[in-house]
Amino acid sequence: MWKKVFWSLSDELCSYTDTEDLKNASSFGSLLPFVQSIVCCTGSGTLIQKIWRMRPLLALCFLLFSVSPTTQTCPDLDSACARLTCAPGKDGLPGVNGLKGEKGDKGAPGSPGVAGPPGPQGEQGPAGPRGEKGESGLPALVSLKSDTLSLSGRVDTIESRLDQIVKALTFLKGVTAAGNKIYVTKGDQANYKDGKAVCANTRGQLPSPQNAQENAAVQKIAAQYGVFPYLGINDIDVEGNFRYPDGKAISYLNWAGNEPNNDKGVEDCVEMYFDGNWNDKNCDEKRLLICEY
Ligand SMILES: [Ca+2]
Ligand SMILES: [Ca+2]
Repeated sequence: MWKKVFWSLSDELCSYTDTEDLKNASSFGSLLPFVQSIVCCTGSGTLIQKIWRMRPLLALCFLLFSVSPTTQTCPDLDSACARLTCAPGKDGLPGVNGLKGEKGDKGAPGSPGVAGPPGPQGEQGPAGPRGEKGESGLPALVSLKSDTLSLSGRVDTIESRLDQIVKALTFLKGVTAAGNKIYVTKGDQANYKDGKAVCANTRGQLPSPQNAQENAAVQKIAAQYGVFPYLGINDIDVEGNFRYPDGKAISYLNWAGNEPNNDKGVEDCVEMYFDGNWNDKNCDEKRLLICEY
């Protein structure tokens, strides 16, 4: 009987309720949104006034759901209460990907890349315009001439002083001079090879007279020490072809009679007699060591 009463009023009820709320109204607790919908749909007035107006309907709903906990369906719920305002539902699952968008705008230029290797050399360009005339070099030339004269004077002074020193040294035993050459000995004796090395170590060489004056200077020392000296002249490389230590052919000679004779085929060095004459001699004898500077 109560169900008939309810269904007779269902049209009025549905005109005030949300479709889904009414479909799922199976317990007293689920009536809360239903009541809220009624309050929303009962026009103006305070909340208490709205509930007071709908008190018959509220009593009926309470009675209905107390008797039957099963779910009821309104006959035309889809058209119910167009004015109903509902709370937002939960977010749904993500949708499928949309269609491919249009081509975007051209991007900004990127940063410069690493510089490449140098290219080939280009052709020579045309000649530039002629420059302005430079300053005269005459003042600099005059200054240079003055400096040269000053330097020349100093050189003359040095040469004069050096000549004075050399002449002073010739007062010592074992020192003689001839032209620009000086001959010096300490009285030591050595064979040709060792004597050559000693003179070379002091930036000199064995005596190699190129004129009578130089020959006399060597002779004087030999007479002082009473020992024949070796000269630098030799024919070690080619028999009979006597040369100076630097390889040049001799330009002056003062051989003793019948010399050079290359006695026994082993005489490739030259010794000086006390009279200043030369004799070819083997190179392994001990002779007075004189150096020429
Ligand atoms: Ca010889
Ligand atoms: Ca000889």
